[in-house]
Amino acid sequence: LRLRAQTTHTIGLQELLRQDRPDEPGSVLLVDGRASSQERLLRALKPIAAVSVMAEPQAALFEAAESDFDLVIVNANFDDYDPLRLCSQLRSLERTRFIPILLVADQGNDELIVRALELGVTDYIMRPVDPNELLARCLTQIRRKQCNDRLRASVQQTIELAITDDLTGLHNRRYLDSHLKLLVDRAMARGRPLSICITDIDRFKQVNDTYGHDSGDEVLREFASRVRATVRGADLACRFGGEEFVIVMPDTPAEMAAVVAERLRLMVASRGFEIARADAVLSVTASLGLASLRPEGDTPEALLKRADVALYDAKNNGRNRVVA
Ligand code: GH3
Ligand code: MG
Ligand code: MG
Ligand code: MG
Repeated sequence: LRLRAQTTHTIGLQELLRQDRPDEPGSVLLVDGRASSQERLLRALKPIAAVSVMAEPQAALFEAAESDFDLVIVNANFDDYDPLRLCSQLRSLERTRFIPILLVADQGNDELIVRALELGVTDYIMRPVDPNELLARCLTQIRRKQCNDRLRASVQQTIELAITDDLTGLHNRRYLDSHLKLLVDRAMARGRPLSICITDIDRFKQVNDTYGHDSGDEVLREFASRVRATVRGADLACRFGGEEFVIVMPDTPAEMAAVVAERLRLMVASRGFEIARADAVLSVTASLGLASLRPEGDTPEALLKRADVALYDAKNNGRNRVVA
């Protein structure tokens, strides 16, 4: 196969492909039951990808789920094994479902190819494999995969930014607003308890007034890290605004939530906050209000409202305390 390039001389397709590599070298898993074809395909792929070769389809599936391949090539040449089984498993696993699959099939085996495409196999190539065609098809898939990965990562990053509080790294109020309803609905549907804690730093304005706003920010960051250290993985901790934080505790009845809240209160009050900017160790306390889901019927707004009322009680009764 010769192509006329824009310049006057002709160069081979393979040469063109080599000049137009993917942004990163591709990583390819070749699943091939025969040593002879393994070797041939390996040689052809060498210029564009790092290739792992496996002869056992089930071992290959595990390898694909563990690693981060840009492409899986399935050579339909196994004894007593339907190559589409592997393809279908690759399509159904969370860890592998975005990896493109290239099927190598015998000329004329249209039925296999149709079934493969129906399963979600990305592309196919006929035997005998033309090395240039193989490279062209692989490069297309590798580039597409790498481009999709970047896109997915950037969407993920945008989402993270939108739901994260810049100052503390906790979730922000926007996330709480969208997620609390989901957690409440889920708890209701399953007849599970759920509790919520609103906590507000006591006399925080004095910190700002005495040590400056930046020191206040440092207190907020340290406070957030103590919140993080108190909650469990399933809990949702967020900065509700200003010096107010909300913790949503799924599967947590009122008595257990009271224990968590008391632990947080002590976590804050029992150890001073070292503020580097002010070269000072501040005594900080917080007030906490609790509310738990009413199984007979409740809403996120009503739940938050009850916790807020409890918080105001805590403030009015001397601060540095938990009120349920
Ligand atoms: P109380 O015990 O009644 O809660 O008293 P307080 O002083 O904590 O309450 P108040 O609501 O009067 O003051 C909250 C202060 O929090 C006022 C505001 O300037 C400050 N604040 C809000 N957001 C931030 C922030 O992001 N950084 C800093 N440093 N201060 C903030
Ligand atoms: Mg206040
Ligand atoms: Mg306050
Ligand atoms: Mg406040």
